[in-house]
Amino acid sequence: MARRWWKEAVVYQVYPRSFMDGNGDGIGDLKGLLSKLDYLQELGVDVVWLSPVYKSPNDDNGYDISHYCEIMDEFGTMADWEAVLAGLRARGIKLIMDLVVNHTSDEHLWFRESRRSPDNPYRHWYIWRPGKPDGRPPNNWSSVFGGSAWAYDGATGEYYLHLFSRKQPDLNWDNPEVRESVYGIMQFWLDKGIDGFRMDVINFISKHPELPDAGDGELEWGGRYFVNGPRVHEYLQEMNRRVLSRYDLLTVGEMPGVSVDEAKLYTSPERGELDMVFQFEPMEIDSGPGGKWDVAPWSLPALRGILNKWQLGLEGCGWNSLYLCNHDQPRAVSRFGSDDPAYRAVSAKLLATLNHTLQGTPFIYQGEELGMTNAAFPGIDSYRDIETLNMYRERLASGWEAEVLLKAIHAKSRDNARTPMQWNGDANAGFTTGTPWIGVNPNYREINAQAAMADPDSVFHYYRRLIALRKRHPLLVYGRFSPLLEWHDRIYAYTRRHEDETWLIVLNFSGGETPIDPEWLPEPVRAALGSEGGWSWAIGNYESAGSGDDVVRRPSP
Ligand code: TEU
Ligand code: CA
Repeated sequence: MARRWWKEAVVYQVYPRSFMDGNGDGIGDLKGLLSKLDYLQELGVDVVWLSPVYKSPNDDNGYDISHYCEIMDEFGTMADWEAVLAGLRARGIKLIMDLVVNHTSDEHLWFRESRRSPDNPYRHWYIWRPGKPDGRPPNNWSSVFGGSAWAYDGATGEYYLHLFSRKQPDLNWDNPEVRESVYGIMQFWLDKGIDGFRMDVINFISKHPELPDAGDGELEWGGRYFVNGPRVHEYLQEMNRRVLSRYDLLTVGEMPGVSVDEAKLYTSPERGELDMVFQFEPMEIDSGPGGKWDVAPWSLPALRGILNKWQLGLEGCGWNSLYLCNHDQPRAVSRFGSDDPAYRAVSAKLLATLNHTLQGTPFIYQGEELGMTNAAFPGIDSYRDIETLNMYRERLASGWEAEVLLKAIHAKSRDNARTPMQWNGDANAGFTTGTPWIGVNPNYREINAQAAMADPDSVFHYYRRLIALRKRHPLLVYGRFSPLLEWHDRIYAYTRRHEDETWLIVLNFSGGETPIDPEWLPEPVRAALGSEGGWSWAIGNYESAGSGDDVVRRPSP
């Protein structure tokens, strides 16, 4: 398998609004980030993925961009951004930027022009359609953030498409001028010296030209007409030819609704598209038929089945990204482990072991390395996220009980991941000297970076050791993955094999001791375990993972 730096890297996602406030206005910013680069170096990550810092009215916290080549006032200046880049460089850390080009803000110049008149030169940069004869929207697609995906614009009496909020109009990628402009923006940032892009919902950019209704309901998810749409591969190949292939970058496409087979098309190197995708299947295992807010129990076999399928499916022909959490998802330890104080640290370590010993490039979301947990704010007033607030308002109006909605929000709201980084036990967890834009999780007195760094047995140091371990052992990057014990309901086990070395990884997802009978292991594994041969154990266990340095255990002689 071809060696690539981005396969060997560990990426750390910074959500700047919640990372560190440098000027006391309660909002994280670039000066704040700059002051914490030593922390990232100590953790040992190779790459920072910076969520959007561009000019934005912040309807969706920067994922609604009004100027792609300027910095959001609240975050600082271009000089501050350059200082961050230089600071990362000085520490040997690369930087990838978030590229949000499925849509812009409605305050972007292109859209302000586009909405003026049907013959404006920017009109066809977006997706405009007249309403149905009875005046309803052009089709019945729903928006991710609630309601119709179409907004009526009085100036010209037409509707524009917005798959996300009405302040995030979708760009028309079928227009070559749009694509050229996107390549120009990418070029602008590459000229500044960045090392790649995370591409927001990049598998939504090509819409079925006829924009047909999706089924008979009044509002339906229209995914089949734009998820992995008709020309998406053509556009990504063009982007690759024109821009990406001229550099040595890390590219990862965020792709809700991507299958293994589609992911092979996106990531097979000979096709010249992207290096890897963020797939969403593990993020869907705790949703019932009613969707995201229909919180349902998940099972280890379901999670394992998905991850194993992706491991085997991309083996030798694509590349996996590995993540359990990001700014859109609940905290991993609360969701896939346990945030009960008795289990929080050990289960965070278990999940860390999983995310660093599968084959793929691990992504760590800020605070994950501390075992930060979901916030269960008691009232809706504490929430800030547009998706959460829209859902709450809509459902309350249609008769749902506030209590039921809050319960779902506690489990699933994106704000769970957006509470401020917990730096220390001082006021506001050391995040700001002012009033934070969103509440700090009250558990910051126990869970914070300062405490974690002082405790050699902490989740933080466990992450640090795992990252270092991965650097020392190409097996963890390139080794072939083989699943084991796929019938077991509490154990997730697999081997990684590279050259003449094999490691056995055994993860106990239960709250108690779970013995393994060597008889369950295939003969070659059993034989090797009994011999001196180059075997190691990586053990993540609720009972034993807490014991310090032994991320990897050699079998006792
Ligand atoms: O998210 C795309 C997306 O569809 C989901 O991750 C979505 O936020 C989630 O499933 C809602 O339940 C990307 C960004 O990561 C997200 O922050 C933005 O809000 C969204 O695109 C629009 O730019
Ligand atoms: Ca600030």
